[in-house]
Amino acid sequence: MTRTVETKPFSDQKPGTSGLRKKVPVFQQEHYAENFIQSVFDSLEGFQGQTLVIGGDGRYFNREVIQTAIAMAAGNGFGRVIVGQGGILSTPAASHIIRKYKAFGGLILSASHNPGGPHEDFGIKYNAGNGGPAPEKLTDAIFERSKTISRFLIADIGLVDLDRLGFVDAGGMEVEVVDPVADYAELMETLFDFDAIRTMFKGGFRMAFDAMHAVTGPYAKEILEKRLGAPAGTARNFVPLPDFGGHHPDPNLVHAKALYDEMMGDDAPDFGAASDGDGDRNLVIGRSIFITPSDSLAMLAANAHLAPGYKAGLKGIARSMPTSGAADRVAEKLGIGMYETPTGWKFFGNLLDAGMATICGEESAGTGSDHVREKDGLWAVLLWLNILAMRGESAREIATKHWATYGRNYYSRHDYEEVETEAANRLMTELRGRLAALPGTAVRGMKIAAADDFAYHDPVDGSVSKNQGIRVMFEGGSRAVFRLSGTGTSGATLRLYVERYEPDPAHHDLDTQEALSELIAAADDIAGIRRHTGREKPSVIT
Ligand code: G16
Repeated sequence: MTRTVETKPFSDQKPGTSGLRKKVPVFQQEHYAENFIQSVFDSLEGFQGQTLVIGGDGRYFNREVIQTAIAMAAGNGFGRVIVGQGGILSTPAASHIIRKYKAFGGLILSASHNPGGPHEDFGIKYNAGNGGPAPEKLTDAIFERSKTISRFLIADIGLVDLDRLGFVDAGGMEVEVVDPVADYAELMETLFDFDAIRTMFKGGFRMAFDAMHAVTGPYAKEILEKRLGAPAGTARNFVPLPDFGGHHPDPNLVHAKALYDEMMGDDAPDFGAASDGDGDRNLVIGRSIFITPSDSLAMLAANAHLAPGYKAGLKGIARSMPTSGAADRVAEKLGIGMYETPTGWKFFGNLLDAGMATICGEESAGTGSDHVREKDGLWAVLLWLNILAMRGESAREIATKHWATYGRNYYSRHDYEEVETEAANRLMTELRGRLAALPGTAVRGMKIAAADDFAYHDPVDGSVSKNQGIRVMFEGGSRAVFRLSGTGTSGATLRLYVERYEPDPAHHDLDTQEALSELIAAADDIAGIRRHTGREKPSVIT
């Protein structure tokens, strides 16, 4: 039986860069999750009798909201729900399942790399039938709906046993509990040369994969250890925990420091990698070398033809605006299209659907391809393994040769987390007001060539997205980018992205922060970061 439940709107359900993310106690307010899910359904058309995919990263509150979502899917007239066993589906696996089974869309419960637990973060995002994050037009509609919603629909179906594989009838709607790994692992086998990677492991190649007690644990166990024959223990922290073992499941040099230290040590494995809460991000560290996500995108694009799934070549490459220009040089050499989009994987969807881009990447540890419509952490790791197996060289050798061929884009991101929202807004407003006056002036001896607030004109659907980050471009190609994060849950996070291009191999061995020090100082001179935020230094440097 379906019930119509009266509710009152919440004013704070605006989806950010990737869905709605809030602290768990916010989501635990009566009807909070229901309102958002109903606002999603009310913004969609034509899903009666269709399939909805539901899964999450296993964080605290995952199972409760999954039960609610299933009952609401039944109440709203979906014909079928596919849900991952235990409520688990990595974001890329969910994207794949939506596509493979031609679902209408999917709900993914995750706050990605943000910490989990009773007082930490939770999130809900909707992915459309192409498997990709809802486009801006849809997230805007969801937010509008959330401001006026007065009822939600829910079926009384009792609790679905999420742990038993197979079919269950839920008030006339079919629920299928599926193995979260099987379809995804099968897809990976079609893209990569598993034999070559297996031979590499047999030959003694050593790898450390840190699943950070998040969703990729079962995927890494199955794919790396079982199917590829990597020694037991290659996948670490592989049991997903509701609080990620008390850590941030964020694969960067701060939160995956143990892995980094090991990779820099004397007895380092050949290759190290990590993924985040919901499995869409990746960190890649070779023995004695950290590969920035921007460089990783460029190196993967330059070598992708070595993997069976990409042997026909790439149609184009896309990167988010704050991501370094390293991949642009690869696209130029390959003679293929290069697209610069705003931050947010959703902006790649149209380019992938239109067959204009094959590989996409972001500085925020995201890389992926047209095999799904999300970034994909394990995919990036497997492509690296495939390339290492084919080239028979170390990650350091591959990186050094890449820079010798294309030049090196020194690149770093400085995050100022949980800054007072007003102070962060003031900084951005002041800077925006000075943009027109900046070109032609010089800071620390560096001349500013151009300055703007990035706007994206989608070449496929013609939509325009404004205010996507402030760019200050210097003569010679260096730049500083300023933007406020759209994924935090308390205060504001200011991100400063700096980049300097160095063509000369004699200067490719510098320490990144040193190589960028003048630029970093100039960025503070221009935007007054210390003055506005009261912070002497960033909280995270990647
Ligand atoms: C999300 C988006 C990414 C974006 C990242 C950081 O990733 O999907 O496209 O680059 O957030 O965004 P921001 O700089 O606004 O915090 P994830 O892994 O958190 O879903």
